[in-house]
Amino acid sequence: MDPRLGVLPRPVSVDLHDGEFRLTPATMIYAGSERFAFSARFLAEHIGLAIGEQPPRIEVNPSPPAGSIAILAGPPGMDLGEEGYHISIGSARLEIRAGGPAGAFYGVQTVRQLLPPNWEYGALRPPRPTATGVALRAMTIVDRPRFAWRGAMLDVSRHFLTVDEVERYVDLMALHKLNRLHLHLADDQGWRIEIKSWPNLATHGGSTEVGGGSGGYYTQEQYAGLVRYAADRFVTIVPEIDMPGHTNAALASYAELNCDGAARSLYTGIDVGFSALCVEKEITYKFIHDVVGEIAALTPGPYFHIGGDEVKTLKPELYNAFVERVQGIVQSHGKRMIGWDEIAPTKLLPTSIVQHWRPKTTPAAAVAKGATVIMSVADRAYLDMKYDAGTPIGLTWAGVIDVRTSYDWDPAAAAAGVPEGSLLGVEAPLWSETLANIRDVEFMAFPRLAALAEVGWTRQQDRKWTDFRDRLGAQAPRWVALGLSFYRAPEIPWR
Ligand code: NGO
Repeated sequence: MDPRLGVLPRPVSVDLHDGEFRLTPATMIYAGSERFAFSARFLAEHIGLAIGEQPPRIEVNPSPPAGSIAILAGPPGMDLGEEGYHISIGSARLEIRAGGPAGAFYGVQTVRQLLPPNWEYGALRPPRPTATGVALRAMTIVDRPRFAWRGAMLDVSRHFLTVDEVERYVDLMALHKLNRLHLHLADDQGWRIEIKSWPNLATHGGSTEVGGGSGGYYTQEQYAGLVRYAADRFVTIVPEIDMPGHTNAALASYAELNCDGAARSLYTGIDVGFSALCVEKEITYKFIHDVVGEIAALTPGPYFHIGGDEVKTLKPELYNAFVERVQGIVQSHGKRMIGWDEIAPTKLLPTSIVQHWRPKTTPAAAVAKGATVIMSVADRAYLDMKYDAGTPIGLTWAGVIDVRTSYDWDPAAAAAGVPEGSLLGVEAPLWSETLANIRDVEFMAFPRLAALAEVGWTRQQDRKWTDFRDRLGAQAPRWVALGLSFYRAPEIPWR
């Protein structure tokens, strides 16, 4: 099989050469400095016992001997940014060079996609290759991403996912060089993070989910662990507390957040737009200050997402004043505010970010104020839309989205008045009204999350549907080995 078929997202260039590198039980992995040690370990762990009695040995050493795998700074004279990398595979060595640790990690992910798919099982699968090892075709790869923001979103409010399940999603993101995981932590149906100053939010507001299941929440310690796990894989967690709408779980937990002072009942249906914090009460801003403060303190990443979508019960003046005041609170906790595109008409700071989701509208007003945009337009990027009319789970309000529809578009042309220079990148939201568990999540995400990963990573001129379709089909053995419950879309030549 052409080794280029395995690599997804598609790199800037892959040139095949004559010859091969042999990975044998004697091959060692060298990291040129401590900065690259995590990636060296990741690769050693990935290879595991596939080739020898022990995983490959790793060592930090700036001038590794021949015959080894080396992860080094560079390449000299080539600036590939923090996330770019250069791979050269020849008979003498396999070398990954990168400007920064993230680039080294992405180089390792590419090498991983060149290695046998069944190594993803993570357990010894006899027969093992003999001492002659496994051959990798000689080649040179140069790569760097188109966009800085290559995101995915999980809605853990409508249906809760455990820390282990979210970490698995992070692993799948890392394989596809995605680097932002937006967690939708609060909505009408559930509040999913412990807030020490307002404890009922999690214990009461988190006690159910759509359909009436028992829900759940992350303790602060669990959340901090998740943030670290993701950071190790170069994924920044973006926490979202949706407000002022989508707040029934909070309104059920604290009576004083309601204008009439009466606590709401917990909600397990899937209607939207009926709830709102009492924007005229001062206690509401104390609440927001406390919540943003506790979450910001646990989140090293620079972003805080305030939701802001679908508030059907507030006049525009009240809504705008609310968003502007919350923007100040977010800023006072040292974070950049992100909101769904309803915030575009408000007075935004140039550091604020609009997440564009409604087809047929444009957040151009925000761009005029200097704000930047994340493209998540629902008829392309929403992973909760059905693949076709026969898909057993999912929604259809933005249409049905087959794999080609999620792949074949240019984010820089997706909204009038939003040029490439104002785009941070793309993000694929996965709302979970109809997704009861991680199997459902995987089924809706794959293969479309892989398509969106390539939309975010690969330059527009290098993307062709037919080429992508073949590389996507070649992922099947790897995804099967990973135990991924992906949708076998009929238009893809699965191997
Ligand atoms: C909308 C709505 C969400 C729904 C989702 C379903 C946004 C930003 N708000 O997207 O509450 O879950 O559609 O597709």
